[in-house]
Amino acid sequence: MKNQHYEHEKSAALTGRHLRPFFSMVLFILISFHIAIGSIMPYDSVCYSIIPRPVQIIPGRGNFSFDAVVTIITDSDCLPLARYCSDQIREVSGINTTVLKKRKKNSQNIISLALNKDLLKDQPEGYLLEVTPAKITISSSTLTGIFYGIQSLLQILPLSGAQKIPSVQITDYPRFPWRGMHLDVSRHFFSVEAVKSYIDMLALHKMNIFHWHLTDDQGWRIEIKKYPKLTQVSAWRVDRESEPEWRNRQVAREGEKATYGGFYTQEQIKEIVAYAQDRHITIVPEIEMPGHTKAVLAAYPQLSCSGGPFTIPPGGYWPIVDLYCAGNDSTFLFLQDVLKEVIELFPCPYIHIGGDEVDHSEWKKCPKCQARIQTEHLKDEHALQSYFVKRIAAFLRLYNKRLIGWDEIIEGDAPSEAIVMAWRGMDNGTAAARLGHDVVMTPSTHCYFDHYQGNQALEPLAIGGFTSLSTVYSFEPVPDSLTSEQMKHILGAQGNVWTEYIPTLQHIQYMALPRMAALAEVIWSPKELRSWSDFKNRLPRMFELYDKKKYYYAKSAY
Ligand code: TNX
Repeated sequence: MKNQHYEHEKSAALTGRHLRPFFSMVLFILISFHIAIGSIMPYDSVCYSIIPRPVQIIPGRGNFSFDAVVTIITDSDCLPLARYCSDQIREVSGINTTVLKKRKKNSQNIISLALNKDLLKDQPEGYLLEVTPAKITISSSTLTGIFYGIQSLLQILPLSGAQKIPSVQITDYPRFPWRGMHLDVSRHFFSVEAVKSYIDMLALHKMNIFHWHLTDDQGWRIEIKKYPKLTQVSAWRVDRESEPEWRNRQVAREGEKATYGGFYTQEQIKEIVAYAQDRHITIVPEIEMPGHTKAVLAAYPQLSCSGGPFTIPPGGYWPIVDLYCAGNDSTFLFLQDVLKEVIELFPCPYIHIGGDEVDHSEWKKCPKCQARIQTEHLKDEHALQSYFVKRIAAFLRLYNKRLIGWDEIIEGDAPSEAIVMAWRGMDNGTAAARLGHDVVMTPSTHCYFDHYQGNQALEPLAIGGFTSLSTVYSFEPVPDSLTSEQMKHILGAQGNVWTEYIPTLQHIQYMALPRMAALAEVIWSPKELRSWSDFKNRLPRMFELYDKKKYYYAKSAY
């Protein structure tokens, strides 16, 4: 397109004066056409290299220059966002801006952040980003929308060279309300700073849910005041980090001390929840039950069927046979106490209770569990598990919290308000939506970022599987086979980072990036605008941003 213009101008200059008006007209039509179709041309999308791809991009004329002093103008509502915007611009492009609450007369060289109640009213997360030679305006009906507008601005800022960005008008809003990323902090523990850094990665990709997998067999990570042994005992396992093959290190050896681990104090949890809120991210805590609970049982063996003793596995543990006893009322009292403290800490409307990968052999042998099956007139141990889930859901309901569970929860009759997280393929999510459940799609085939993403011989040791960047990009969360009513139950999708083989923040970054970028586009951008080749063209600019933020990322897509 650009070259065509150039060629065209050259030939106009070579022709006689009398032909100039005609060629000017043609040129005008070409430029108008170019602007009109701007939002679908790959040329423009590279020029405005934003991931996830915005709904509409209309290129304008001229550039906004950062050569002069730029002022961020805002009212008091947007003041914290203006400060965040200023910090981010400095971090990404080294440009200093000042923040001002009042508008100067004839303002030039400004970035204006403005709430506009009438803008994109039915798209509360939507925003408008306008760049003209005189100013940049980010507007939305919500602070969340303005936050996303800032994220898009960061992606078109000058990173080096000419301090200019081209004029443009961007209208944008997400396709799905659930844009999630999960992190397992049980198999490996990550510091408060690491978790905050992960939350920043989510924000950059316009993700709005952080699913925090806080408990599992290998460690309990959240302080519960009523049960101090959860952090004194359950948070610590023996250190086998020098043995990379996780599957081999199943049990602690005689005399080995539990020195690896950690937990978040309630104060730290509050700090992280507030940090996420400032980035318009909701944290969904996961407290696993009835399986994946060996770390708890090591501290409180009376909650199991056998009474133990148990040790915390430093690595792989399979099958998941050590469960909470479902026949014991004290199990439920314990879980209710724990959940009460969890509910206090997390303002989000959901609590994830796990529910995955349970082997029922202990329940089959346990007289208390068998008695429960009898008294509750349950068919078998599957029905006992759904009794378990329903009892917890009823408790959560008292606090206005909705239960979320992995897709195993629909094997019995799950409570109707339960949200199902479909991980064992799309079919379980499809079935759950047909049953009327809200569903988050996270099939391991497309959304497991602990899998390999490139040639295994060249990649760091991973759990297995293969989920390439293009596989993630090809993901479609809404199954064709659903009716339009059922399709409304698909809330969105989520990427999962299980950390059996991932011991450091840098390694998390490497596994999550750029796959998180591909998933972000799947769940934010309109389906009809998705294009793998166009995405690949925009990726190098995203990599530059990752470099600025000192994130590790995989280049295996190439
Ligand atoms: C399955 S996904 C699990 C996790 C593992 C993961 C490894 C799910 C609900 N359970 O416990 O960490 O696979 O990919």
